[in-house]
Amino acid sequence: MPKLLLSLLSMKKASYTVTAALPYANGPLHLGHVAGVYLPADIFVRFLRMNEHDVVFICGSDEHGAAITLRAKKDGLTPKDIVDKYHGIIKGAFEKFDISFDIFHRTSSELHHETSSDFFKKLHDQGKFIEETSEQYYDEEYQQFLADRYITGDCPKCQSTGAYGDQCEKCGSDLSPTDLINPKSTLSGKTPVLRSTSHWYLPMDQHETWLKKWIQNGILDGVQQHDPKLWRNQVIGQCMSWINGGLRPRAMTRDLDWGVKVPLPNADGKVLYVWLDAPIGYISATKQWALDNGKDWRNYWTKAEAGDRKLVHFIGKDNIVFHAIIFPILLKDHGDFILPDNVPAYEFLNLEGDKFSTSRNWAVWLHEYLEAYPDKIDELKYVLSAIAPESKDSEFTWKEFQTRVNSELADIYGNFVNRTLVLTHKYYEGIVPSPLAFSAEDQAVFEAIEQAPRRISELMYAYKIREAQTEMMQIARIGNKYLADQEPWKVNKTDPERVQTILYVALQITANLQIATQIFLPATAQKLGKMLNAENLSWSSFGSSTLLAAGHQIGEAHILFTKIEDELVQSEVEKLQASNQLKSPYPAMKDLINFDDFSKMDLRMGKILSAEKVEKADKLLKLQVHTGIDERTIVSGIAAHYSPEEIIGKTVLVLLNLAPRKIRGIESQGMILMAENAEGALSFLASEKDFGEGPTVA
Ligand code: B3M
Ligand code: ZN
Repeated sequence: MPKLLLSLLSMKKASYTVTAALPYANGPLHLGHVAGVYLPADIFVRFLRMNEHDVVFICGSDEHGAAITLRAKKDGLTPKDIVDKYHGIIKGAFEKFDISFDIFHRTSSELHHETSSDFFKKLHDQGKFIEETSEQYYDEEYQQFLADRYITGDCPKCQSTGAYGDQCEKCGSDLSPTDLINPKSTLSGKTPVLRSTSHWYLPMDQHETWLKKWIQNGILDGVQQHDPKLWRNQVIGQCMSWINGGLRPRAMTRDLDWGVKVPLPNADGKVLYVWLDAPIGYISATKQWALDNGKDWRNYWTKAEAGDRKLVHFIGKDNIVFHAIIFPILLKDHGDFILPDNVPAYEFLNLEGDKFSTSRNWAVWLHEYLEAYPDKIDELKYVLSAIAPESKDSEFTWKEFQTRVNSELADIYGNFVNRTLVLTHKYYEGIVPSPLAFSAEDQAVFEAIEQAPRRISELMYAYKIREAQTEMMQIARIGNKYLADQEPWKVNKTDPERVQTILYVALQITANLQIATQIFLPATAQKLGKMLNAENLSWSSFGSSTLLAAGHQIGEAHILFTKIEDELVQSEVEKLQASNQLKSPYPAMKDLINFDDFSKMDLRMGKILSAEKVEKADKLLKLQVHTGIDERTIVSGIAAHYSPEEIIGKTVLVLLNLAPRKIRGIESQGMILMAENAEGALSFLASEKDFGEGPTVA
């Protein structure tokens, strides 16, 4: 038996635990999230289910970490308010978009806290962590240690700005806060100080040898555990560049109050690192699902029970290090668990020539699309799968959405199905006609359709989901061309018997199309199944040329896809442009304040009488300022931009009633207000007239 067929058959027997990256419950989902994780994962699972695999499909909200608490701070809410709000919005959007998770759980649940703290405790007690005290960045104003998204700076690897304390999203490097250049607290915006604190580190450097073999050759403990040929190049590439760059110990705990408490006596005020607890969320979600469905969760995760079950993580490319390096180390250290069989990572989907951006509202939000177009769910599924960023970044435009819906779904798929069914009703009152002799063209069509299940299966098992959808569309193209070539509406005048065969063939093609459609466009497949009066066509009969027997009564024909009008494209593009703030390097506007808040500030024009450097502080100048009502000392962080000599005599804007603060032992009474441009250059806000010192600022 050919090797390929053997390997396909062996895959046929495999069981799967499929996970999709847990979306942070700090905002709604946009089309980029859908195209580059959740939709392909759903298509893959539907394919597995149709092929009678035992599969469980796991997801849920990721509810800890800075992504949540920073959003809570921004909105003036508690982290719990934020996760409750967005867990509901995200879960509802997935349900409406018909993403068929077996469970959509959440990591703020008690079961998850229990599961992840037990997991940590086991590794701690097995001595898998190293406890270390080190200097970590600390925000004095907020009195908080800074890690992950609480601190930002320039990436030491690619020099891009906006890198976080644990990762650079631009080049994917995994970082520590002390790696950052020009670090700034994202809480106060200030440069943080160093303070010592202790954490438990995962010595990732000790795992390089087995990780290399596992990722490059699929070998674990001398056994072939997965097929690396099925892993995407960008996943192996990124992992190998990290490993070859030298993995470093990574802190698995944080000084935070929102998260899973560290289950150790000497760990007050510390929680598990969100990228330790979140992947364990896949396990706790499976536990909850098993509880709800009378199953044993161990059959889906533990080596002892799950055996050669395939664990597959669908993710975005910025999550590769966490799913292909850190989580496998943790699973292996724990000892009970299977390791991932594949980690299909997606590149990024862009939108109308720019990156999706929550802060600039440059996004098409899934829940808004579903509210606006509840009857166009499969149209969106089709287009997002057709442009999925499988091997490189790709782009969604409303124009392409319209083109693909109109010229592919409506003009090919819909047109073929409609002609076939309408003519069957017209000539045979909806009864499948008896075919006579099949011509060479008929045979050629049957042979092509017969190949379809194998071609789609090969692509699906290789995680080439975008190409697999093209093969589904190929069935519609074959059908559409067959009818156009055979012209039954013409032939019926001269050779009505030939039309019986033509429409018999066209109906078999339609029935096969319905089977393939079940994994990509489930709502359409359901409609088409009703129209064919054949709602239980299964994968096992896919490829057959006798799906609808002569004499079978089909149902009513309906239009499957209505065309997208130019007005829709126009209005959506205008909506985007209206919502998109200026493409600016400057931070988005802070939250609105009311006039009372503003009127508390006492702004004056002050004259700089003297200026001198502050000992051992290269950024600070000590100024004497005449404010019109008094002379006072103000310490200002402008020494890198101005020499003392050049600013004496300037009249500048001063915030007078800022509470005095001791800076390097000097009491500073107020603040000199400066403008800073995108390059970091400073300017005083001076009066354009010689107004003398002291006038108040309205
Ligand atoms: N919450 C998604 C992100 O990085 C992250 C995935 C967790 S999967 C365990 O946007
Ligand atoms: Zn970088």
